Amino acid sequence: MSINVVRYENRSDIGLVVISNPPVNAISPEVTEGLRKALDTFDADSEAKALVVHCEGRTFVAGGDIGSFEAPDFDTRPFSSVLSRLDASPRPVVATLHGTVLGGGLELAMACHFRLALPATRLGMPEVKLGLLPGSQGTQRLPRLAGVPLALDLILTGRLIAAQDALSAGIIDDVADGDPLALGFAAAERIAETKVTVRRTSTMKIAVNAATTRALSEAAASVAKKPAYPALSAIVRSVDAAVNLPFHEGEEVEARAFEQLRLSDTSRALRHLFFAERAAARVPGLAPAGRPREVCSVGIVGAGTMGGGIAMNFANVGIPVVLVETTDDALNRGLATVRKNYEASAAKGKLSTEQVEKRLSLLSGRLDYASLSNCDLVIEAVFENLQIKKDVCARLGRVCKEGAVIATNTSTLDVDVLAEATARPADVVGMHFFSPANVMRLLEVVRGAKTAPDVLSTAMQVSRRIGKTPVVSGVCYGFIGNRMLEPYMRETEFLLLEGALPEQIDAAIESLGMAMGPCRMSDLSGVDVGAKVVNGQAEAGELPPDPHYRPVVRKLFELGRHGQKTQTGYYRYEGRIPKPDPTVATICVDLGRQHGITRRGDITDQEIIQRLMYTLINEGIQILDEGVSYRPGDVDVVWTAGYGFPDYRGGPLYMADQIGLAEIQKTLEHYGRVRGDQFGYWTPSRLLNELVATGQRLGAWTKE
Ligand code: T1G
Repeated sequence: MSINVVRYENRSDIGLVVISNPPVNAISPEVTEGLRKALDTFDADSEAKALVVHCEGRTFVAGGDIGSFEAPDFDTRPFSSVLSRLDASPRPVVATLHGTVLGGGLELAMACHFRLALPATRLGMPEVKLGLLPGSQGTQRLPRLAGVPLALDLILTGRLIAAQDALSAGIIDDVADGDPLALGFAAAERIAETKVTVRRTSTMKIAVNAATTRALSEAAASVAKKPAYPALSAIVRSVDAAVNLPFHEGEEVEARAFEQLRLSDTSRALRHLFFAERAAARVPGLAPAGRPREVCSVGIVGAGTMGGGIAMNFANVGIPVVLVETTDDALNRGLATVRKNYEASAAKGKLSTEQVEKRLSLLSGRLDYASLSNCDLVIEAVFENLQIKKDVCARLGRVCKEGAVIATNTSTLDVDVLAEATARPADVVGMHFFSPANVMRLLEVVRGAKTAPDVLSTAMQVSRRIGKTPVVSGVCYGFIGNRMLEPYMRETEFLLLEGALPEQIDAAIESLGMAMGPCRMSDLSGVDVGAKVVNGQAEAGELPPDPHYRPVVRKLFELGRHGQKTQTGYYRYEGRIPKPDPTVATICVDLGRQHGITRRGDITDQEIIQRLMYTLINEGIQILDEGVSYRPGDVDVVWTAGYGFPDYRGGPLYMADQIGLAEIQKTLEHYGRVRGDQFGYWTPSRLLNELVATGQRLGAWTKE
């Protein structure tokens, strides 16, 4: 048992409970037991007039210990009974809040009688992001303090609110700057001396008015549309119980729901991703050489869609950016697009006018590379052409100051070739942003053969600083995401030639939970983009020697059907609404005939899902075996954060473990037999065969 996780002392006749469980004072079973014992001591300490509950370190309790939820004997009741004892205490209990007061932390605070927060404190109930609901009276106390509408909003979205807003909402009682302990003791003394009646949240009444009724019914209607996330309806039911049942009956409703959710596949998948995203930030063997370099200024070459979007990420966090273009016209167009994007956010109320102007003031446009000579980080985001990028990298190698990090935003080209072009390859790293660059969370950080450790850690640190979810990839075609997309799109096109239509393929994949099927996704990102990549690979002799390889995207491109942007692609569009287009069916029939492929009418959704997903999974396992990706969780983060893979399935490799690797292997071999495996499309990867042979799961595999 870890010692001193919780300690009690009496200071000038005020009891003090201090939690010290780094890094975030998570409520582990040891913390709960420590709290129970501390309350026993407080109960016996008749000299103490009041109690202060405080946390050491960076934050007040940031929630239950997520890693402990998997334990077979996990139980929320011991923590809940501690909260009930605090609530029922005849002597005042004061909580001093700082950092991020989340989940069980806010539940602990709400069980106290008086909550005092430092100004920078943020509070929230993020359990829903883990497929859970507050499991220790949170759904019963928050509506009593903040009212049902705000409580539902906070618990259903998991969003955080600032201390001042929590004060206005009645969730906390004071916001004060200074030493939290001193402030807590002063408050405890004052309350004890004045003998004010303490607010026991369990005895507070909830106003049952039109706003409450409307909030509950609207929430119930809204969550009914999201059956993939059962926590949502459980939250509404628990808050409804808070309104209509006595406190402890409502608590029972909540506790039963929590236990069901804790054991659900959805929550397990979301908890997997919580830790996978954090593990992805850890690069094996990087410390201690990898101390990040400081980044106070950024240069970007190319003010196109990607360059402008990338620039916004840095301006959003206060880092000045120099954008370099070849002509005034291109520069002004790029800056105008950035302004338009910011103004669109302001129109939606996401930004104030001042914030927009402040961010725009951090962006400057230049036509000369010399203006990059002082930047700490320079990112090239020019047209995806090897020669153009090599020329830009050569110039950056000469212009950038010593110690500057040079990053390339390439999505398909060889980072090592571009690194050599700079003549300082140790300073070069890939930073593959996903379009729209100012929106998509995922950022693939590509480690070149010669990338210095501190350059890699600089890219990882600055990625997190701008709010991205970075995942390290080695150098290979398409890195992690686009490489796995290859077989996924290849099988899509074969199925189109064999008799499936775009709407059938997309519907099957979207029934799995993908945000968008392959055809709609291609129309959104641009059929021309996809076709140019395939044509470029064909010209470079990088495609399989398969004459039937992806003829559809190339044909659509030839016909000018570039997707949404031309109102025709795999679909025809009415605005942004895709409509099945008989022309595409004819194109696929003609291509099938040209390629000697007999169409059939018996293609099932299961076949579509297996052929697209199992080949994608097989490629992901191959990537692990090659060391391009460090761990299965990294691949899951890439696909859930960057490609719309359903988070409630944990990611493609997590899902592979749920399906069973032997089943994946058997299915791949089946299609290899029925379709022929002349080009190795269906050959299970070496690592997949090894894992099946040894009975291992991917989740337990590590290269280290
Ligand atoms: N449990 C276990 N470990 C946690 C944790 C938690 N709740 N929160 C963070 N960590 C670890 C994390 O894995 C990482 O570890 C380190 O702390 C720093 O985290 C009982 C049931 C608090 C805003 O969902 O949102 O309460 O990688 O890298 O960016 O009824 O962590 O260093 O080994 O994210 O500064 C509800 C989840 C739980 C909060 C800090 N609470 N955490 O962000 O650091 S359920 C949450 C966060 C619950 C109750 C219910 C963030 C943070 P390592 P980090 P950060």
